Amino acid sequence: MAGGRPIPSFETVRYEVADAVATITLDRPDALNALTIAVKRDLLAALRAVERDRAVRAVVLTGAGRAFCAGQDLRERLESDAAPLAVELRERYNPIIRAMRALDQPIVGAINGVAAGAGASLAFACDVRLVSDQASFRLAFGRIGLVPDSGATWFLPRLVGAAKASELALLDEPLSAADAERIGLVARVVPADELAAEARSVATRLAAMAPRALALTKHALERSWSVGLDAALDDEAYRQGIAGATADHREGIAAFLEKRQPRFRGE
Ligand code: T3D
Repeated sequence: MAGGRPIPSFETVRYEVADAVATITLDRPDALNALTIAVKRDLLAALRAVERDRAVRAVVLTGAGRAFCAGQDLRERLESDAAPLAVELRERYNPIIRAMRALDQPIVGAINGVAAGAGASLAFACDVRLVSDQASFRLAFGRIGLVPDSGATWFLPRLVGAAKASELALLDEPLSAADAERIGLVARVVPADELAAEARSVATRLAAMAPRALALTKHALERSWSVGLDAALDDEAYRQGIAGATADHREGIAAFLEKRQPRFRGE
């Protein structure tokens, strides 16, 4: 149970909750966690479960086995009844990316191995990216005659700047974990055998912080990408008004003055 609710279970995605951290694991290791209709359905359902459960304060998104996610399952794409690509994106991929960005709880991407195609896009949509030293990114769309999707053309220039975004998207070359850190695509490279513990530690730190302030910060950063400084200043003032009225803000000041750790309750 989390927050009094039973913890849901899914066919292709593992969903675990412990100490206010939900871990979502894409779980088709034999196909490098490639995204079938079932995985997309289960991942969206897992994100909805997080959205409904206020006892969950941070999320870790990772992959089972040696890959994070190899993107669209190309075998399923060849099936005779596969939906047209534009429909697949509108109905199955885009809702996942929107749900990740709309979620109040921060998502720590634990990029344990290769992230390709829409799998790279899933990594880009996380709030904090920790990457294994064994991992790599590959847009992979160009090689099969497609356009980067699931937010890749939007996230990439914002995360790494126009020059690197164009190089990655157009030339479609693999990017090592070290290079991803160097160009600012990920927060940090971590030795493979320490990644899960490190991601959990970061998520646990986030889970101990004031949830309203974290959500307001996440959404303020998101909004800042599409507005000018003037509007961003107004937006910060608006959000600070909300954060400043919370019991957690008062608790934060009290804890500072009393030289103790704060106990944030999300109120
Ligand atoms: O609906 C739509 O189509 C629109 C949405 C599109 C979004 C997209 O994501 S398009 C991009 C799709 N993804 C790719 O094109 C990536 C394809 N995979 C690769 O390029 C490579 O597998 C990797 C670079 C990811 C990893 O290479 P490597 O050498 O480490 O592994 P591998 O040997 O290629 O793959 C291991 C197994 O996983 C292999 O199966 P097998 O031979 O052991 O039975 C391989 O077929 C399978 N696999 C890997 N990626 C996919 C996959 N199976 C299905 N779909 C995949 N995407």
